[in-house]
Amino acid sequence: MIKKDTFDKEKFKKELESNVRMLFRRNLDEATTQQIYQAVAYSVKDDIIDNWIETHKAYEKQDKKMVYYMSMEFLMGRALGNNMINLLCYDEVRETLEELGLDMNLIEDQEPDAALGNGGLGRLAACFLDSLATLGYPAYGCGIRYRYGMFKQKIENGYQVEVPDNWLKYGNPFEIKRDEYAVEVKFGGYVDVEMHNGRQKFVQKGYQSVRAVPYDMPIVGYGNHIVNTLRIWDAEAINNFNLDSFDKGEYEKAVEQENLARTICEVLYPNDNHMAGKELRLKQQYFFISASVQRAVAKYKQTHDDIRKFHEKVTFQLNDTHPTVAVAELMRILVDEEGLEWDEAWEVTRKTCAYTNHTIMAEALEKWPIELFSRLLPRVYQIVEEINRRFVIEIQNKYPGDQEKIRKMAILYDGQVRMAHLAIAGSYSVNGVARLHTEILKKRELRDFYEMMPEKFNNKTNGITQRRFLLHGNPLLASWVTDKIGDDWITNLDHLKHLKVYVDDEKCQQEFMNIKYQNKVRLAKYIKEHNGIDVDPRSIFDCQVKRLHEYKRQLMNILHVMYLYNELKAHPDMDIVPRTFIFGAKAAAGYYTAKLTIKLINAVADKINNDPSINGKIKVVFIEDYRVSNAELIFAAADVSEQISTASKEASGTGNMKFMLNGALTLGTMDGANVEIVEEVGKDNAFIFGLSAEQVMEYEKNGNYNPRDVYNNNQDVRQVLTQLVNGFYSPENPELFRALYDALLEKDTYFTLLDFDSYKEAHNRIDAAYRDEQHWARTAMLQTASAGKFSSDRTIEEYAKEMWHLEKVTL
Ligand code: 26V
Repeated sequence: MIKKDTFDKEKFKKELESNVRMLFRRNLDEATTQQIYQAVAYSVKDDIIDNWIETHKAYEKQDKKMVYYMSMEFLMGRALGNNMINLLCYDEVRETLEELGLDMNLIEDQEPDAALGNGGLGRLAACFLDSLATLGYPAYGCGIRYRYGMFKQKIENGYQVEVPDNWLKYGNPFEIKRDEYAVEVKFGGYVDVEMHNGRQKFVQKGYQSVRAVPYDMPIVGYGNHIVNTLRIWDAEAINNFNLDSFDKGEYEKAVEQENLARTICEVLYPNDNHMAGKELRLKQQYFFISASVQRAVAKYKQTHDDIRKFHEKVTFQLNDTHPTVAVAELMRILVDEEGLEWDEAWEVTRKTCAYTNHTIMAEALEKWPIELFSRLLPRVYQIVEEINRRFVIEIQNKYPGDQEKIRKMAILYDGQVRMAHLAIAGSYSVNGVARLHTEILKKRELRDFYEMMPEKFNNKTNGITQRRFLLHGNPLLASWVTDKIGDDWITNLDHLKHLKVYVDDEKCQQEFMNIKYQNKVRLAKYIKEHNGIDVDPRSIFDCQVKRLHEYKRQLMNILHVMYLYNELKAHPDMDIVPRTFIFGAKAAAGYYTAKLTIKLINAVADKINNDPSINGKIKVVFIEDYRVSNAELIFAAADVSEQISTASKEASGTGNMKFMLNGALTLGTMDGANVEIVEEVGKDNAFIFGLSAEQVMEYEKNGNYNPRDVYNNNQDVRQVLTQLVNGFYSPENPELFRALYDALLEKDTYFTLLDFDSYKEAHNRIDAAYRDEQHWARTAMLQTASAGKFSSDRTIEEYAKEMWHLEKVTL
């Protein structure tokens, strides 16, 4: 396919030696592994720079439309391995390092994950950047350069402890500070009206401000010489006061501004799915949006003179509602600074912005108190008021006399700014992230908006990048696939379907399962090193790795493990296929139930793993600090992928796709993208259970589910629930898990007990299926062979063609 550039090993060695000397005043044989990592990274960056410059020249020359992917989160993970892969020099560098007696894996392990995101939404943004560059679409990622990313998780005595993630401690070899593009961002103060040439001008006064300074990171396309940019903003103090002056007011203001600058980018909010309404969070949002929009406008104006055509060259994709203030900020710039009339500006804005919804969980919906919003962003708030006033008129025109519609749809209501409503009003497109999710948005959550403007609504089913989650994460399977069908799959994942001719071939089945086995050995080694637990690579590796949330039902998973253990204790000779249950999950720091669930998983693990009477038939492993880098090991090693959210709650899921790509069978509900996974692989090749989204929503509407009915009628459920409160897993404190018990018995918001039997039965089917080795191998191979649809390349092509109308650049 793509011809490999000629790689000069000797040149690379020389560069490496020279880098180590320049950076650390050491010879290669004296350098630490961290120093060698840095030196390798600088060599790789050196390889990137020319392409980076050329790419941006080409964008300017060809004057192509550009997407700005606006996101509070980019969960990038490590860059070095990924960059080498996309530069097509991974194997060459590995071999060269080997010749120097160096181990590439150890060197890659020196790089901290860039964890500027919580989970699905942030990782999706990272996958999208990889696909945009690989497909040759002009794109910027715009975000925040948090000083501290997602916290590191330590498990102490079974409890999660959060440790700050000082990811920039040794510097970041890949980033470049772009001082020349710094802009000012203003907060607070008041709005004054001045007359300029007979026209009213609104001027913000008495404000505090910070200097937003961008840092650029290269996003290397796969084998195409294209390098896009992730631009993350840092805040610096503006020190324009006179040091000689002892004016107290000036001095205090300077100190305040310094504090503001220091706090804005300090830390990523480690909250996933819960809106807390913190002022600093809104400051973060406006900070990076104002800076990004200002730069986008300035860049456009360098080569274009009619701002009324801005949307022909620029589109802003809003990753959830977090960047939605972009709608008002663009209006502010167009009206106040560029002098457009309101209607003209609104037309441009509406044609520039597009909004992606990532959740229907009510507690995640962003609403800001007007008091806070207007105090922090006085001019932007005035603009939101005007947008709202006009939007309400539109609603009235469409539904004369219908006050209910206004109550439900207004942007400003009940003392709050409803960000989703602002996003919908100010966008040309509103999309969900899987077919089922989009349908729920249209029929339920956003129904009024859909009825009023159906043309805006569309679906873009999520995807993942195969470059990281197969080529880098599972090199054995990647080269096996390439041996069978060539390497086109790397940039065209649909080609995986050509593997289907091999699924009944016994030799291929053996090869496939042998690779799975080796990956299980690799993960078992990691588990031994990190948890001190011996796990059997011949057991079924049953994995649930994702953020901890009640709707994702990690609790149901561990309750089922507790049930299995009871069965084994009651019937010691029971013949079950040995299982290793693997969990990985971070809980938001203030999420009590989630943290207690982590403690429960660890308590169950301790008891079961140390009970010799069950002969190691079940093991439970909680992987500490689940993150992008160790996720790659887990996906590659999994036999079973647990995707067990309460139907209707998981917008899409993307871990489900990563497992599938690596040949794991899905154990899941008909939720999110699981529906489409089952459609691709066939329902006989997945273990589906539980209530449907329709059924869940019916129960929710009618309120006619009583978990006590299940409790009273189901002996197995009663036994495991009792074990939560009788000290079976916490003899020192029998009441420890009372909160979980109460939540299940009193409300069971997520239908855990109602789905339990069906879940248990699905596990029985897994046990039976795994015994038929050949059939399992066939089914596992079919997963990989059917995963083509779930490439983020496909997703991005859909965004680019159907929404953004981008053209590819030619180099
Ligand atoms: C929400 C909030 C609420 C305010 C406080 C901070 C904060 C931070 C992140 C979020 C995002 C929640 C939405 C989210 O992560 N959704 C996930 O998006 C994935 C990509 O589309 C999708 O696969 C998951 O199903 C969905 O839960």
